[in-house]
Amino acid sequence: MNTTGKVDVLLGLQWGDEGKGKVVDVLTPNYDVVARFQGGPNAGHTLEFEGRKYVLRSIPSGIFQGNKINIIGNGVVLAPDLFMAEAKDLEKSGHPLQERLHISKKAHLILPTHRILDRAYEAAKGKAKVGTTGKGIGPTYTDKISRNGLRVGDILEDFEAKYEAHKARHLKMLAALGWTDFEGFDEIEKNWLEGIAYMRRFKLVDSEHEMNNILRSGKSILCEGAQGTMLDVDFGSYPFVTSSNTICAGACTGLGIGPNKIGEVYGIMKAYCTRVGAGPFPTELFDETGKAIRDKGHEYGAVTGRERRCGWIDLVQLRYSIMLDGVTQLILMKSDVLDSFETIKACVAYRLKDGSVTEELPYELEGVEPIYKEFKGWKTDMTKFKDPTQFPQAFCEYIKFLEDFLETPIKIISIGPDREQTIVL
Ligand code: 2SA
Ligand code: MG
Repeated sequence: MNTTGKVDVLLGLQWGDEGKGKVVDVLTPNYDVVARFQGGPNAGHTLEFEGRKYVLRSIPSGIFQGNKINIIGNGVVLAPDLFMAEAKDLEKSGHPLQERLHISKKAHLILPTHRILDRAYEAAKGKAKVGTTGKGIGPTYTDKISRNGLRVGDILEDFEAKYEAHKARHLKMLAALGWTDFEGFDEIEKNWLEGIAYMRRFKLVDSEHEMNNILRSGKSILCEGAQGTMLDVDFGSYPFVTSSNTICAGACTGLGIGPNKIGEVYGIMKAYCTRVGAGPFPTELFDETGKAIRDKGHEYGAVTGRERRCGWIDLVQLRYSIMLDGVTQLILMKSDVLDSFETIKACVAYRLKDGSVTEELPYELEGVEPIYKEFKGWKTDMTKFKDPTQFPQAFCEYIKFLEDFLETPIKIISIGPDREQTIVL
């Protein structure tokens, strides 16, 4: 299924939590290399197999497959302490990674003070807060763009002095914000510095050279996106977004590959929609149906444990994401969650505040009213199905409608959390 000599990209098309962890794990056998290109420990990719559940934050999902090389690209932001904890857990569970994980020297470091700044900025926003994961993502990318960042390559020389200078600058900023809560800081910092020492044992690379050399050798690469297209800093529901480019183009800037090297773009979406944190969500449900989706779909954040907001699938939003990402194949997740529903809805247009109707995602999402198409539920437990001929008629009609509206084929349908519960069309 891979394109040799090209980079295939897997992206979430909604607001994150589409189930990328599971899909990347299903797809990785086809690839030699798996790479991350943006985000950091704000991601939480959940994988379930052999009766165990794993949550990956910064480490690419290829780590579970014996001989794959896994690359953390320059576009990623890394917290050494959290990275160390994640890596040690994996090693303990029988997945050694030292030889198989390469980290870009150009990836930026999340400092302990970045996490405090994240909290301080959120507090300063009051009611308008973004609802971040609190991992220091925004302040780290801010330092990167304002040319004040510390990079992984910096840990190789005179690191202590560089760190102290950055910390001192952050403390001044926190003082200006009137921030006084530094509880547990010394302990966190100690652990963080241990994380720095731990990181030195990994192969620190120039990911742009490594990626392109791998491609030249005819090997195949899968890039694994984190968060979702609607959280993209440019095109998402700004300012309620993350601080990186989550769209396909982010794979080029976050790893150092040319756009002509992109092969397949897998777009992953749930049969409904969720979001965590604040911000507009046109199809959000506040009723029993929303609650049923949350319960059946176990819609709680892997990183923060927060309840996810739930609603119907939004095809206006998905069409926008597919356009931005250049999606070539769709992957539909969690359709089993809707197995018992009488009626299923899909948003096919928005009514704007001025009464006009549009199928294009508008500049302002807040206050738009979804216009739905209704489908008869398939009311069949599909979780044990093995091939597409078993799908009930009503489900096939729903899938056909999605494909036509989104003008993109659905190639994989997931019917449960396990690797086995995956049907390829
Ligand atoms: P931040 O911490 O600065 O990136 O937060 C900014 C906004 O972005 C949202 N956000 C997310 N929303 C959903 N899933 C996220 N990550 C994991 C994933 C999910 C998980 O990639 O699957 O925890 O299981 C994620 N990361 C950031 C956040 O809620 C703010 O609205
Ligand atoms: Mg997740």
